[in-house]
Amino acid sequence: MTARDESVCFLFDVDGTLTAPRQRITKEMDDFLCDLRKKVSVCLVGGSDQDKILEQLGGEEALNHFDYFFSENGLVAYKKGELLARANIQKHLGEELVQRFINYALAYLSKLELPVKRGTFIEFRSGLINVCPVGRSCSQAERTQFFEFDQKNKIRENMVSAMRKEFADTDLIFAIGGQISVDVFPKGWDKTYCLNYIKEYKTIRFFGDKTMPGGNDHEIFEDPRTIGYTVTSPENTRKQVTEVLNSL
Ligand code: M1P
Repeated sequence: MTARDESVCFLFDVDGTLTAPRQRITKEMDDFLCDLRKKVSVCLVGGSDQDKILEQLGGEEALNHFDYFFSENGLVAYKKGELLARANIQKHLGEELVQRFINYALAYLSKLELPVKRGTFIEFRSGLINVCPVGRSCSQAERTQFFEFDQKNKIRENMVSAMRKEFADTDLIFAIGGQISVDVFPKGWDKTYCLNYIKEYKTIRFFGDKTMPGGNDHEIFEDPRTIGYTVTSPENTRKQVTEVLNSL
């Protein structure tokens, strides 16, 4: 067997790349990553918080299945199952800006008419604030319904435009990461943040689905420190990874 190449890292987004959005990883993908890890370093960077990603990947043990495991864009970082660092958004922004933003977001959301509204419209995480017009406690059917409604009515796109205008005097960034929400974080706290922890690799190949401008994979996809690949589904991820391996 050829030895694992420790100078190469394959870094993956989660939703739409390793799994269907907010769904569990399939056995096929799990086995695929396990085989890949025999050849190169395998790392993950998701926008979601750690609990959600672990739920999708089959539980706590998944932390040990990746060389680096980054949630919230890398603001929460694990190396081989051990916590490396955790950022703190309230300390960075200051309470005044946090409240100014939350008050604006709640007022904006209160004016929206949607097919349904549920609970948890703002989720405060370690490294970002997630704003969700339908509410994070919606069911899977309501999630799909909002996603389709949003595509036709540009609810999130309009919200992001309004927020960019309102907070132009700050360094806040607004990114459409998943299907029902928007991630808000300080400039530089996008997925490129995780690259600070993985300087030992000569080559970092990043695979993500939201690589277009405004998507939460865009900055890391464009970053000169990575070779970026745009994928369209978990199946397409496996196809592209296999092609890359065959071309080496
Ligand atoms: O795909 C990453 C995104 O996953 C969730 O998005 P949504 O619930 O909108 O589908 C969120 O956790 C979001 O923060 C994250 O970027």
